[in-house]
Order: sequence, then C-alpha cells, then structure tokens
Amino acid sequence: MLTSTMSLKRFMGIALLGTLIALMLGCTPSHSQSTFDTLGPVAANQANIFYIIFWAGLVVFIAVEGALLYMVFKFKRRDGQGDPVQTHGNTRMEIAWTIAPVIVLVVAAVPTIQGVFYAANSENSANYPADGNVLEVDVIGHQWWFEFRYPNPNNPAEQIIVANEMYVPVGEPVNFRLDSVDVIHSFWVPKLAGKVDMIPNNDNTMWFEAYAPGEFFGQCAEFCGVSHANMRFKVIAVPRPEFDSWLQHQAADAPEPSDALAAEGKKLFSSTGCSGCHAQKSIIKLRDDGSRLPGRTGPNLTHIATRLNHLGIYRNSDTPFEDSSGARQLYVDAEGIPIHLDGQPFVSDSLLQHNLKTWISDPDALKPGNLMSRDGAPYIQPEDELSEREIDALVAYLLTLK
Ligand code: HEC
Ligand SMILES: [Cu+2]
Repeated sequence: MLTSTMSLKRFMGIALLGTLIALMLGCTPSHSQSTFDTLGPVAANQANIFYIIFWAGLVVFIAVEGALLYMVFKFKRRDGQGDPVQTHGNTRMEIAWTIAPVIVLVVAAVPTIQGVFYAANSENSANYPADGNVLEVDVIGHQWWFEFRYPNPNNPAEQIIVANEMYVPVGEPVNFRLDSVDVIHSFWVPKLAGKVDMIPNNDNTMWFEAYAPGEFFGQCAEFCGVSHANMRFKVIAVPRPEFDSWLQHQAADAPEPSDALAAEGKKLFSSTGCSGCHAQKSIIKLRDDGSRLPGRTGPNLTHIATRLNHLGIYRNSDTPFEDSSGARQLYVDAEGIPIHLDGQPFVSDSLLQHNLKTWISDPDALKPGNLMSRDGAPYIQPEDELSEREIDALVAYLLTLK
C-alpha cells in the first residue's frame, strides 16, 4: 500500500516535471517551428491575435478568480451565523454579466475577422509590387511529400515543378493555391503563416512573405496516414535576383551524365521503372483552359542534387543552416545553385550519396508506408530487386542531377 502511494507520488512528480518542461519549451521562441518567432507579416498578424486573446483571457481570469477569492473569504460562514439572505434575480448584475462577455468577445472578434481577411488576401501587403505581379505557387499535397509548381517566366503556358523544397523571394508576398491528390493535408510554415488545409479538388488560397533570407521549416499539419509526421518541407527565402536564377536553373534540364557508372544509372532509371513515377524534366504544360495536368506519382527529380533537403527527412548539408533571423549563410550563385557565402558548395555530395543509397535500398525504413516501396517493382517483385551495383549506378546518376 505504502509503496503504491509512493510510486503514485513519484509518477505525479515526474508528470508535473514533464508538463513544466513541455510548457517551457513551448514558450521558447527560437525553436524551428515556433509560432512566436514570427518572420513574416502573416505570422506576425496571427501571433498578435493570439496575444490580444491571451491578455484578454488573463484579465478575465484575474477578475473572476479575484472576485471568487474575495467572496470566499469575505462571506465565509461564521460561528453563530444563521442562513444568509436569500435573493432571487438582480437586474443590474444580470445586465453586467451579459455586457462584460460581449465586450470580451468583441475584443477577440474584431482582430480575428480582420486577420481572416488579411491572411486570405495578399493585396494587403505593404510590399505588394506595383505591377501586380505577385508570384503564385501551386502547392500540391501527396502522401507524404509536397509538390510545388511555379509559373514558367519564359512561357505562361507552362509550369516548373519542384518537390519538398520551395524557394521564395525575400520581402515579397507570395500567393499559394493549395490542393491535394489524395487525402486532406495541411500547409504550414509556422514562422511565416498559420496553416491552411489542402483539400482534394478544392483549391484553398493563402499568402505569406518572408522578412529575412533564410530557411524555414514547413510541416503537414493534418493527420494524413502513417508517415504524416515525416511529411515535412522547407521554404528557402533568398533575394529576388537569386530567386530568379534559381528558378531559371530549375526550369532547365540537368546536364547529361559524363561518367560511365552514372550513364549506366540513367539507363537503369528507365529500365527498372523509376521513370514511371519520377520525371527528369521539370517543365509541365498547362491545359488550354489554364488548369493543371496531374503530373507523376513521385517527386520530380530533375535537380534533386541541388536540393538541401530530401523527403523532408534528411538534410543534404554537412553545415547547419542557421535560422532565418541570424546571419545569411546561403547564397544562390548566378547559375542558380545554392552555395555558401564563402563559395563552398552547400550541397554535400557524400552525404547526399549516403542518403540516396539508404533511401533506394529500403525506402520503407525511412518513410514507413510510402508509395515507392508499396508500388515500385524493385520493392515488391523479388526478381526485380536491385543489386548493390544497380543501386550505386542509380545513386551516381541522381548525383549528376544538378
Ligand atoms: C510507384 C512509383 C515509384 C517508383 C516506381 C519509384 N519511386 Fe521513387 N518515389 C516515389 C514516391 C511516391 C516518393 C515520395 C515518397 C514519400 O515522400 O512519401 C519517391 C521518392 C523518391 C526519392 C526522394 C525524392 C525527394 O524528393 O526527396 C528518390 C531519390 C527516389 N524516389 C528515387 C527512385 C528511384 C531511383 C527509383 C527506381 C529504382 C524509384 N524512385 C522508383 C514513387 C516511386
Ligand atoms: Cu499530410
């Protein structure tokens, strides 16, 4: 009996400590998915609404608890006291406790409704370009990765497809059209804007703007299956000229592989069925009516070797990329390839090689339930299983996709 009370006490102690730590961590603005460390106007507006409601709630809490404590002590039953006076109804008090909540609700409702319109419409941005040319990106949710489509600046009838990593120009609003090919996902970049659901066949829209260059974490925020927690992406904000060269680079084809192993990998990419799900060209036409064509099942791999992050799980850089508000560490060169300010390549080929090999050998180990190991011939048909040599060739080929 004694031991069981002891262990209950200990359990309560640990639970309390755990809760406190979680609460304190939740209040640290500097972690990568904090909604308090806002680095764009939409997120800042939403954090403001939170603070208004928080402070209003605190005032109500103190007033109500204060009044309660006052009553408890002031009107405590004393020795020899009979029943208190019984009252029924008090018009003045009833009016007061009807009006007070109305005031609180108005305080919460006005900024909330303003915020809803603000988040839905990028024209409210002070930096809205005078020519009205706001960049508009289509974001398409897939189990369990993100596809991004940019308008092709060289041809309005085409889009440029990239995956899992989205570049945006700093200090400009960017509009998003959100869609999904399967289940409901949710698009969320905590430091830039609140989440908006991605619903199949029903485009939702939103916008955000990044104040400073940097790398921002994004995350699917609607439970969408076993690898939901692995459905991450990155937003990389760079100055406009660097953004333009990045986009031009993404639009072009990757160079032909020059070494023998990579050339073998390129052939294997078709013969083992990879190309059935993955495109190695990033341009896709729009239909005549301007609507989107579906595209392939898997992420576009045209420039996978220029990406800093893959599958939203592993990163492709040896060097940590400091968070946005810090010094700028990433730069996109005139070719459109990300590099460090000191001119060193940002993308680490050896790390990427290791990560790609891990992924192609057993995708399920990194992302349980993913479609590639569920439907890809090499993973379901024993006779199509890839040999070590084939995997190395495929990786060598993917590494040339710069
Ligand atoms: C049945 C369709 C399918 C086939 C076949 C397929 N893949 Fe995939 N692949 C996918 C999907 C879907 C994903 C994304 C999985 C996820 O994130 O949940 C993926 C992800 C990848 C990625 C990571 C992409 C990124 O954006 O980070 C690489 C690299 C890749 N596949 C290479 C290959 C290679 C090489 C082959 C051939 C051996 C292959 N895939 C065959 C569907 C396929
Ligand atoms: Cu999702």
